[in-house]
Amino acid sequence: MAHFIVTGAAGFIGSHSVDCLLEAGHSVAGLDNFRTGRRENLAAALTHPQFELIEADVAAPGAVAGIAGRRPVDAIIHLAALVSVPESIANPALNFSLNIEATQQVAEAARIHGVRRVIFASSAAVYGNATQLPLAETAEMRPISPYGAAKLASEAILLGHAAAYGFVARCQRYFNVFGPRQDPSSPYSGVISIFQQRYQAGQPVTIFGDGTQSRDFISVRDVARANLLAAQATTSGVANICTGRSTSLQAIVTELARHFPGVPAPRYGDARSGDILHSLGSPEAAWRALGFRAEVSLETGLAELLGR
Ligand code: UD2
Repeated sequence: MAHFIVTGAAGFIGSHSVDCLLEAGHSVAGLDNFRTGRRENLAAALTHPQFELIEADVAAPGAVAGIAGRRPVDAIIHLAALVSVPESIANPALNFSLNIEATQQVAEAARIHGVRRVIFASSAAVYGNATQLPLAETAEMRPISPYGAAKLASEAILLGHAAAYGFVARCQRYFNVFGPRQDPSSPYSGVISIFQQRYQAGQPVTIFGDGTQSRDFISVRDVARANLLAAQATTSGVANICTGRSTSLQAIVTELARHFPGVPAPRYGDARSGDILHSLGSPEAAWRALGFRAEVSLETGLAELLGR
């Protein structure tokens, strides 16, 4: 049994990662400040004897280090973040604190307490507007938001500290993650969570543009497993966490609508400004470095999301 710290434990990806680590027989100290995380996401974990929930702010100096000093830690899985691109544009100072200063605190905790590995929630946003698909990790990185810039800066902080102080850092560049517990409440929430909520309320969805835009949608269950694998990795590096499969928004609507017979037809609105048309990752580096391949098909992932 290994012992892990998960930051952002009550969030969407955090809570699934906690569940996955506990199921694999490990013990977990979960940190969250509940800014966007929700206690109900941890309903199962909170009944588990190997789980401890700590209300703490990862960006607060010494907070993570204090917890890492209590007992030997095999890995810190750092998922706490400001997760909204528009919020990072509206509040770049908060983005700096939650997405860069917090990472520095995690690196410090790993250095001081000899933590063997740090796993980091990076994003496809580090690439910006791709010129060539599928995106490989060697593609040029030109973030186009404070959020993307902070993810890239955090990767550099962790990889530099890992090389200097002898721990392993794994930067996981998540693509479009979907699944249960994703918060649909903002217009910029993941499109699948918004569509699910609308269909369940018997309302039509709105497609921004013509629906031909495509994404590399990956189930949160696969993402949690990728985090578990990264927590056992022996070399530092970056890897896309994606499926390598491209799905149009139109195809998502068709598949979701199958589960909601009689639901109103989609409405169409203007394409969202700043949207990219297509996004697709190459999954090869994750396979080579972690032995990770996405296993949950889109159909299965959507059925799981709907509880079918
Ligand atoms: C993803 C990330 C974002 C950032 C970005 C970088 C998510 C949730 N967001 O944004 O954080 O990393 O990639 O490129 O993973 N749409 C509709 N109707 C709606 C809502 C959305 O048509 O009600 C469209 C939207 O205009 C876009 C597509 O659905 O074309 C996907 O939108 P999204 O916000 O889920 O994800 P994305 O790829 O824009």
